[in-house]
Parts: sequence; C-alpha cells; structure tokens
Amino acid sequence: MNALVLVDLQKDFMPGGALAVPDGDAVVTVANRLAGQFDLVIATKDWHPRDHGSFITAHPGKAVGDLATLGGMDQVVWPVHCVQESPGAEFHDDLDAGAINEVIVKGTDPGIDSYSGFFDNGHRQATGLQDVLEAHGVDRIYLMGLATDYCVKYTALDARRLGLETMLIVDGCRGVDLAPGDVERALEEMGRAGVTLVSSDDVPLP
Ligand code: VGL
Ligand code: ZN
Repeated sequence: MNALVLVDLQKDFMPGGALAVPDGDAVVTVANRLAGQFDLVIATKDWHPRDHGSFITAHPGKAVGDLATLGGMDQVVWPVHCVQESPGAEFHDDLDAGAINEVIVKGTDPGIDSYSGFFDNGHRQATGLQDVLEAHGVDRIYLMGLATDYCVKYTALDARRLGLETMLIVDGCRGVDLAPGDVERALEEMGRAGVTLVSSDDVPLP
C-alpha cells in the first residue's frame, strides 16, 4: 500500500511567510496533481506553541540561523513561525485540503524541535504518523514538501529507519539552503540512506 506524505505546506514556509522557503509555493500544484493518485494522503503541519524554544524570541542576542541549545541538542534559531492557530500555520490557500485524509502535527513541545514528521529531534516522542501508516498497511511512502534540507530530510531518514520504502519526489520539494549547498547535500544524504529520488512524472511507479 502506498501513501503520499505532504510535508509542511503551510503559509509561513511560502514566499511572504515568516520562514519563507524560496519558490516554496511552486510545489502546491505538484501536491494537488499527485493527491488524486493515492488512496491515502497525509499532511504534516509544523505546529508550535507561541513560546517554542526554536524561536528567536527564546534566544536574546542570537540571530536567525545561529546555533543554540534545545532539549540538550544543537538547535538552529528560527523566526517565529507556524504558531498554533495562527494564519501562518494554515495550509497554502491553493492546496486541495479536501484530498487530505489525515493531518499530523509536530513541534508542539516547546522544549524540543521536531523536523521529522515521525518523531521529535531527540526521538523521544512519536507524532502518530507511524501508527497511521501501520493502520493502513502502508509499506511505501511518496514524500514531498518543505523544506528539503530540514523537515523533508528528517522525515525521509526516519521513514527509512522504520523500514519503509521511501520515494522522494524531488520536484515537489524546495529547501532553505541556509548554507549554500545544503539542499544538494540533503538529497545525497537521503540517497545514501536508501531513499529513492523520483520525479512527479514517474509517480506512482508501476
Ligand atoms: C522547518 C525549520 C523550522 C521545515 C520547520 O518545515 O522544514 N524548518 N521548522
Ligand atoms: Zn518549525
């Protein structure tokens, strides 16, 4: 059984948003086109409390992109983004929300970040995504969304760790590229972990 997993297609990650990913809105049409080809479509949402420890407001004197510590781990400092119930946390207006069967929220604990759609960054708490996939007998996921070098990458790596066949739809992803080359390196790292890189034209593969 296949599932399509759409990562963080939220306004704050789109041009004009608080943590805008360059060209991020270009993937919404890819998501809408693919959603009709899957019996199960799951979307993740970055869903932070206002006092989340990844926010610059929690780190006086630091700048966006600096490293801080959160939950005992290195943490990139981000602008305030995807605050629960705020407009920036909503899906992009053009995303076909009616095609989404399940929404999984992550990043709800102020004391730790959660790039992956499966677990927080310390693998301490699960989000429920694995349970949903298991309940539907999913053994292969097709993954796309924002951002290639953060939430998409960590979701893909966890999926591989959980033994899922993992297909990354490359043209359905855009990255932050905080350091130039981050996106390219993320794709390589996913490839080394056994993620298959595909184009949306080839989905679903025979
Ligand atoms: C993300 C940084 C902070 C993402 C979420 O969706 O890739 N990146 N929070
Ligand atoms: Zn976040």
